[in-house]
Amino acid sequence: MKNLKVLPLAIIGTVIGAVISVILIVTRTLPMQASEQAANIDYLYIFFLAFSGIIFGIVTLFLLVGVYRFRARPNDQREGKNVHGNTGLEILWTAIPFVIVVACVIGGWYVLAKDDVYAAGEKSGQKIHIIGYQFGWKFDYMNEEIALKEEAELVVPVGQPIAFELTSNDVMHAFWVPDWRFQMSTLPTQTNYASVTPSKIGTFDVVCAYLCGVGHTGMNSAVEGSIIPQVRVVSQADFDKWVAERKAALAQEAEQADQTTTAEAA
Ligand SMILES: [Cu+2]
Repeated sequence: MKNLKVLPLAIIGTVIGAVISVILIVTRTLPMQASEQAANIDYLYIFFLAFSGIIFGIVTLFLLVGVYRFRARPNDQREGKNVHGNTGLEILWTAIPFVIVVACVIGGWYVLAKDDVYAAGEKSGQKIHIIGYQFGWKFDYMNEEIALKEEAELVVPVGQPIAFELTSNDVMHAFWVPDWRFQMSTLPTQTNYASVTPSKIGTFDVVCAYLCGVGHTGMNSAVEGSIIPQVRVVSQADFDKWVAERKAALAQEAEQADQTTTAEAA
């Protein structure tokens, strides 16, 4: 049986994979980058995509060439050659993935650890408690002591780290703002901490990234008919104004509720 010319095939596979990666990277349709963390997350994505494309190229080429070269000819009923193993090959196919996985871990750790601005957000910025429920989000502004009603929109100031504490009232959800490249699970039994620094003023879609029940599709502000509002990023001045308005509205509501109870009691 003729052997495969391994090295030339590996080189051709790498080239094909690299071309596939470049096509995917150039034609990729990633959402806009609306946070300071988004660019690094995208670099990480490109890094993973390049590795995956090259491995895909090599594996697929070996597979196709192998199937073609070692196919059974018509009327060839012989048993195939019994191969026990190849120590060199086994060391190679353990070592290469090990190096790739370690490189991916280092890349991921570097980007995600660098982007952990939770402490900064906690110190100087806004601290917001996000509560997921079937099927929506509720936001408590811990610095401002405002708890918004269910289905109220999340409003945040631009250009400063926002610290999020995330929990769930029922099942698992995941709060995802694709334009921020921000996603964090909201779980019923624990609090997750995460942060983001919005860098663009505007409104951005909010998506629940876990299949959380029959109303899951509605937990996506991009879906028509969804009751989930988009996230609104505003200037610091507009944010301060919004906070003052919310506080005034809440105070008025509390006063009205007080009056109703007094009237009922009387
Ligand atoms: Cu959900």
